[in-house]
Amino acid sequence: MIYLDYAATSWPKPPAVIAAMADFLEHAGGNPGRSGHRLSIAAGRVINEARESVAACFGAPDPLRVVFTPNVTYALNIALLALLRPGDRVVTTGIEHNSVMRPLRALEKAGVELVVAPCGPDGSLDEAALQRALAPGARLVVANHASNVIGTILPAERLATAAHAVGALFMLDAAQTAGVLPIDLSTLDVDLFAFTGHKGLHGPPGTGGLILGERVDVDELQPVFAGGTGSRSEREEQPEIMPDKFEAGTPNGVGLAGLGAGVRHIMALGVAAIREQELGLTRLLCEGLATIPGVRVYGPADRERRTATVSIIVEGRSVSEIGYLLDEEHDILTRVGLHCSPATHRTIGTAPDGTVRLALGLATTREDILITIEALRDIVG
Ligand code: ALA
Repeated sequence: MIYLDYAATSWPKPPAVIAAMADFLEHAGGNPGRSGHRLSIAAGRVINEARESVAACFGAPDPLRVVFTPNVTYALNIALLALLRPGDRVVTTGIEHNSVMRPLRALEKAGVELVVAPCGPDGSLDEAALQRALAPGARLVVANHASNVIGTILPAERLATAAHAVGALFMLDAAQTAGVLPIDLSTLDVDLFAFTGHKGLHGPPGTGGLILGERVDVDELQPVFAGGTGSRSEREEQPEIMPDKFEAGTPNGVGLAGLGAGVRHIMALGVAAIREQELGLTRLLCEGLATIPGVRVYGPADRERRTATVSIIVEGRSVSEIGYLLDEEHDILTRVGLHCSPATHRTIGTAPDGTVRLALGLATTREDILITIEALRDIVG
């Protein structure tokens, strides 16, 4: 089987991740920060280690400003709901995932002003349009770091500068880039950094988080969820201390044990080395696809401006048929359709049917790519 669905979730997980999860259940299964006994303390230690590993991986100076959430969608929702009020202006791009667009559309109905800066057919952001949308007083710019459909990398550094120039905060949705592109928050001036644990960081599903930068005044944010934290238990209001303010209820200790191990695994490999490997495989794939008549590849031609997520269509054939034949006849797993990002498909002209997405990752080999190209050649006939 060839797994080409890394943009949905990474698979297989490193053995160290599976071992860390089993170890947590066996030896550290208490409720962290709640009780004083050894299993509770052991669970708390594993979660703290995961928090420190995540902070170190992204160059975030304060692990206590790493908030764990069940996934990146929760991280994005918590940030948007905590920050935005009726009358605020928020600016986003034309290639966002529904994890950003759906909460923003709901906030728009509640009186938040939403401006979508368009992107070109390869996903490149119209930066002049974004600048025009950024009137002084804008509250937030939110953008994905790379498209989950066509892999286009957006210019996070310039977006941060543009946002800060008008006094807005900048939130980066790193769902597709955490663990995939080298990211250093000590130099990349991102205020709210939302990540998922189960893709490039190679942790399990049910993990993700939000890292708050120094520009974010935590006291100004309203907690979206409230509940038990194990801290300040005498009060019926949510504690102000971090990260408890945004982490109500028992955390996913087993998942975070796996996330910590996943992060340490990719740090040991080196994210820059992972990126180099994926760039080479993406080049091989795109060059091979270009030799198959009727196959159209989306996304930037310049491989440096894209991740290893490649979308295609085959002229005159339905995307579901291509995905089905790849799976059933060639054991190649892809994702077809709209990829929860109708905005991207409207932008690149593939709505309403979508594309066939080939998303490479850590365990993908040159042989996998060569077999996939020949499988597509065979299917196209
Ligand atoms: N957002 C994930 C994807 O693109 C699930 O497939």
